[in-house]
Amino acid sequence: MQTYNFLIVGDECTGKTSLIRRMSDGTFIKTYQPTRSWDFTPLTFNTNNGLITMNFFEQNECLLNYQMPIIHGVIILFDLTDKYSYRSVPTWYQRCKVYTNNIVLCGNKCDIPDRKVKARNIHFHRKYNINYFDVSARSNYNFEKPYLVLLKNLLGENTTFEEKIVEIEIALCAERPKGVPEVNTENFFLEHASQFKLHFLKNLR
Ligand SMILES: Nc1nc2c(ncn2[C@@H]2O[C@H](COP(=O)(O)OP(=O)(O)OP(=O)(O)O)[C@@H](O)[C@H]2O)c(=O)[nH]1
Ligand SMILES: [Mg+2]
Repeated sequence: MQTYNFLIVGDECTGKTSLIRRMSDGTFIKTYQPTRSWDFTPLTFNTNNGLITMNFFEQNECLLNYQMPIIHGVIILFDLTDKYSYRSVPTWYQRCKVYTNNIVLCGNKCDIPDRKVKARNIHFHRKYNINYFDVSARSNYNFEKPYLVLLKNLLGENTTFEEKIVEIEIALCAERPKGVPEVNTENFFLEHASQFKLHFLKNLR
């Protein structure tokens, strides 16, 4: 299995832990618990290049002074409901580009209707030619996209997640992931695809 190290950075409360946790165990926690310890979460993906583990280290202002491993990619996260967090993006970019050019920008919490950073005002990524996505750790919107882009930049544009695994999982899964109702529509698959994949991967181990 190939293993790479990644950073997720951004101002406090932008949703870094939530985005990683969503991918890690499929849960979303409404209560804010600030991250104050330097740690990483391993995320394993089944791709057309085989099983790949992305170790995600979270960094915020309180966690700047830690020894970095080799970093293969970075997600810079800001909060679409907090203009200040978007204004911090250039600072985060400067801090991260010393590690790698493989950087993706995401605006989180797009599920909240009262958005403060409008799409027309998000232009930082164009200046540096990096990808940008609106995401939501809460509703799952686009939440796989930054991971896939980082892997494509690292391993090649033809890299994909193995979609078939979603169907295989349905057949093999004895127990549905927590909170997942017994329905089977296309939208439902799209929304919960990662949970099924992860559940399947856990069964494989
Ligand atoms: N509505 C909504 N709330 C979110 C979303 N993502 C995170 N939150 C909430 O935002 C708050 C902060 O989330 P965290 O994931 O702890 O933020 P963080 O960036 O890790 O914060 P620090 O560890 O302090 O740097 C929590 O109350 C989350 O429930 C989202 O996509 N939508
Ligand atoms: Mg955190």
